[in-house]
Amino acid sequence: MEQITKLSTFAKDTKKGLSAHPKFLLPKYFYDDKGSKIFQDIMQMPEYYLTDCEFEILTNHQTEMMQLFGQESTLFDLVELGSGDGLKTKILLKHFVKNKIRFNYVAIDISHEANEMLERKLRTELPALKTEFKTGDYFEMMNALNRDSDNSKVFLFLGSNIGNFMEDERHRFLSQLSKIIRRNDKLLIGFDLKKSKEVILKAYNDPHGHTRAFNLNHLVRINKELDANFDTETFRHVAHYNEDSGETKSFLVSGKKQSVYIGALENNVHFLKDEPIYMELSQKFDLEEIHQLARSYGFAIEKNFTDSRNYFVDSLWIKK
Ligand code: AVI
Repeated sequence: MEQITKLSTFAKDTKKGLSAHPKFLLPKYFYDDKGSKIFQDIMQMPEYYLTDCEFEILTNHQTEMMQLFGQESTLFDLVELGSGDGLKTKILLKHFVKNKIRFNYVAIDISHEANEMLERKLRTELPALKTEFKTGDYFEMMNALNRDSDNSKVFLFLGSNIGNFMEDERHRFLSQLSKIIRRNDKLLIGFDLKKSKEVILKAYNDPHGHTRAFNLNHLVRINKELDANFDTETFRHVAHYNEDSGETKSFLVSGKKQSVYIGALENNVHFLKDEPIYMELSQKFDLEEIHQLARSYGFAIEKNFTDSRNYFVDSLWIKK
């Protein structure tokens, strides 16, 4: 039953995006089990500096974060939205467990397989850690959190996931968080900072082809789940960065004039030669924009943690 609901939402979103002008697809559909695996390959490439930066930040500031999260040594829930492979978060988890901090780790991810893998890993590597795993869209899962536990909470939203939201989604997300986060609860949120075009484009247009595969997997998913016949080899992947606005946009571009049949929609989609599909926004920010965002949703910035190159910031917000 659940599968049917999901499929119809996917079908509806695909129909909306591919009949729009210009065409677009929603990045949340990148993360089926295959897409989540490709994203792990992306995170391991040296060009994708975001992961290294956040590793550095969490490693260098784990003790200070522990003090700021676990004030007054009362039990708290560490809730991660989009936990993925949990590789970076493990830096904090290990440190907190070693220092006998009283907390539960609640991991929320859209990929069931990613959750299962993380659960297995944590059970062997950190058997003393109290964990809870929830699979689903975090917009939907967030509302249930305060019903499930009365503990104070520290939310983690790492990896610049906020950058993948369009402005209206970012507004919806931060408004919803602002409603469920209670006074003195905290949010550690990752932002990729504006920087040189060269560095950014290498990360989003990599020579290994992982980012291309990640984007094409969305078409593969439409083929499989919506009974379509995209010839993925006829699409090339392109990334653009606007240094003023900080927008990094990914596109798949049709290499020829063609029609694609989507069985579930009983419809053909027509492409002109060189017609793009807008696949993803990866917004970059500056510190002033981050400050204004925090303020507009009722938070104060307690501390900004940056890496040595000032490429990335994990910003700790507290609900006023
Ligand atoms: C998950 N998100 C923060 C990634 C990003 O950097 O926007 C997704 C990604 N897309 C291409 N490479 C990585």
